[in-house]
Amino acid sequence: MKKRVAVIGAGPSGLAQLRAFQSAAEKGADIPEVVCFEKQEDWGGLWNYTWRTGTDEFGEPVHCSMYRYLWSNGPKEGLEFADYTFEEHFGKPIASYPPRAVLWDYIKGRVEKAGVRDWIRFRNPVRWVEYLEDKGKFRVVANDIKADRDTDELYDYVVCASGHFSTPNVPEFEGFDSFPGRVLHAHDFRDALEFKDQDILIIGTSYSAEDIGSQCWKYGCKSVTISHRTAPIGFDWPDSWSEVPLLERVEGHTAYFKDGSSKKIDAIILCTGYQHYFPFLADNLRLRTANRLATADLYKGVVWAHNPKLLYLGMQDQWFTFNMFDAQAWYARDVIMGRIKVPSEAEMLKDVEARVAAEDAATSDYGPLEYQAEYVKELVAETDYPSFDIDGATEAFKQWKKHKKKGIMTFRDHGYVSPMTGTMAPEHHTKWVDALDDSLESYLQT
Ligand code: FAD
Ligand code: NA7
Repeated sequence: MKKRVAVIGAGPSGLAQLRAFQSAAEKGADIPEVVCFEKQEDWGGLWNYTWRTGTDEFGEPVHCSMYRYLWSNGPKEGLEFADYTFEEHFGKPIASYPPRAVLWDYIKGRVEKAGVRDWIRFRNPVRWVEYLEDKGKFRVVANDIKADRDTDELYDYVVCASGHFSTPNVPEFEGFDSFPGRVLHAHDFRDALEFKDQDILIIGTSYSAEDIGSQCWKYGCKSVTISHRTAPIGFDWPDSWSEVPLLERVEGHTAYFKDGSSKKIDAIILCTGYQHYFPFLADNLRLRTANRLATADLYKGVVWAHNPKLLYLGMQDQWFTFNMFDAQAWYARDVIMGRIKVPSEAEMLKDVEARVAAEDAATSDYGPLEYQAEYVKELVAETDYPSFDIDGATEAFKQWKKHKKKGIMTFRDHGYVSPMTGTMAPEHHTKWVDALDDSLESYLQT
């Protein structure tokens, strides 16, 4: 009897898992039966945009946290697949910060080529996973939404690749219930034009805050005020921007901050991050971790130390994305296929402890980035995932950080060298501030 593997999610991480198995099969290996459950209508995870917010047409929570006019927030050279380059997909070198539709196309290209679409049950949210000790298998209950039927099956392994930037972390501040404008979380932000001519207040100082503020500025909002809990971001922002301490309360249209200052505002966007949220996993399988580079309880950042038949992909905070998910998926595949043996639970937890300590010690400017680069190197070295110039990709990220410091509205006009092909990315035909059309067709014009 073939072993059965359930993969939860067909985003970049879940698709990496399918590609990992398919590539082993292509090389002649006898692979397990792989079933991928995906709650959306199509693959690509967060990159599969929808205008919808809240619940979808079937009453399911909308997964998408992406928005119109979203361009890659880091260089594409940091995420390129080692087994499927941008040049292979697009037939020519392209610029370094593609808009969402271009990256979605790239993600799809590799799995279309691999021919794994029929491994996926679309519109099939996994509702429950538990481990049956007596059978040594997982019980996986999913809902076939369109047929309105549940499936209840046994699997030998489960790979959880459901993402962790979809369930918003939504703090409340005094006066929100009577604020006369919109209060929304970044998860529900879709179109910057909604905030044209408005004074917007953003809470949070990380990627969403930076990028949603920049979008709103680019598409004509009147001012951006960023409120921080820990420290200001400190970029050289345009004139209509300001950074203020944490919001204390709102009264009518006025926001009051911890330093006693105040500002009239029209809308509040909470860029306050996301939760690792797995309501479909039994208590003893559920990952509980902060959004950090060294997650809790995952040996090698992948294997659930308390039951190594459960594997998690992409649960870390991310510098590296697609190629890190690949490195993890190839590793998970080899654990499942018995090519890699994992140590005892105690040894695995020691590994986790060491990773957490190493991340905590990586405090220099590039420390966290280099920490994750070393992690990707470690995993790549242990499987047959094609090795690539990880130092080159790290260098692209270092340049990116410098370029952001130099000009937060101009960093996307730079190009970097592909760690896969060695090709220098060409300049894009239009500067990012002037490029209002984010379509694939427009981006690929030369
Ligand atoms: P996801 O993309 O979230 O995919 C998870 C999949 O699992 C989804 O398809 C979902 O429908 C499915 N799923 C979830 N629960 C279930 C269930 N119970 N049953 C069945 N299916 C389920 N990364 C970059 O590299 N560059 C960027 O520019 C970039 N920008 C970003 C911008 C935003 C606003 C956000 C939120 C993230 C961004 N990221 C970016 C990071 C992003 O996390 C990764 O690029 C990538 O999408 C993560 O892939 P994933 O497969 O792990 O998760
Ligand atoms: P992040 O990177 O997790 O950042 C969350 C931010 O929210 C961070 O600045 C936090 O501030 C802030 N935060 C969280 N809770 C609060 C409360 N209660 N009050 C004030 N501020 C708060 O999430 P992002 O959405 O920016 O990025 C996630 C992904 O989306 C990322 O991969 C991008 O590519 C896109 P702190 O520093 O902890 O004080």
